Amino acid sequence: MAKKKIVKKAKAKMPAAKKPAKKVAKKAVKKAAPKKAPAAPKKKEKIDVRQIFANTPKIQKEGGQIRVLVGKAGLDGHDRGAKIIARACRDAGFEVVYTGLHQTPDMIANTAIQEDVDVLGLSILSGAHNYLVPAIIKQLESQNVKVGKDMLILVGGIIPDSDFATLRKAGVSMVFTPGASVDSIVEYIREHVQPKG
Ligand code: B12
Repeated sequence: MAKKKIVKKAKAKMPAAKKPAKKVAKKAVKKAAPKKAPAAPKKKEKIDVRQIFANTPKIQKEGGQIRVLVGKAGLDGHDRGAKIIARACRDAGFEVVYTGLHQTPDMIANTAIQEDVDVLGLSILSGAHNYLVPAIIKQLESQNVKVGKDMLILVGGIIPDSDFATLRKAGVSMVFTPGASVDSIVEYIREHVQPKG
């Protein structure tokens, strides 16, 4: 009799057996839930560069060689493109000034005015173009420069095409991104800076 009692006590202390049946039921419910339909891929809007920069006005120049300032604003240290463009413009017979790195918008605008340039070319690979370009144009306009009429503003570098319209609205005549040939840039300047009369 004593032996049987001990066995009963041990059984009582044992933890309650797990109930796998319920878990299986839960899993089954999860699996049965209807799957969400995969989101339709977002359509990337196609940007027509030619349309954005169509009909940009030409500069009428009094005479003499075309004068170009190549500017590097802000903390951007990428200067290969700027130097290549400066050299190509010089080889094309233009008078070229290069600002060097790390200029403020005011410094670039003031140099462009002092040098009386026809073309202000900004090379921006830092991603700060939407701040720097309007800041430079604002400074030019505050000193009575008619952007697009007295001075052509060109921008080159890493510029997403979704920002083209914003830059055009700010007064930029054309944007050149990586892969643009230097010949096409020189040709654009020749076409858009024409002698008066
Ligand atoms: C070389 C390079 C560097 C070199 C720069 C050497 C130098 N002295 O220039 C070094 C290693 C130093 C460097 C550093 C960095 N880099 Co870097 N670099 C590049 C790389 C691979 C090539 C740039 C280049 O020289 N191209 C060759 C030249 C000829 O092309 P380009 O400048 O684009 O010029 C052409 C056009 O854009 C246009 N153009 C340019 N300027 C002008 C001006 C005018 C007036 C006109 C008309 C046209 C024009 O015409 C040119 C001919 O087609 C690019 C990637 C890429 N594929 O572009 C990344 C890239 C520019 N770098 C990048 C980054 C992030 C950096 C760093 C911040 C990395 C880090 N965390 O340290 C640093 C920043 C350093 C700094 N202080 O600014 C990013 C920029 C991202 C962005 N803006 O959204 C890029 C795009 C790489 C990437 N895919 O992420 N880099």
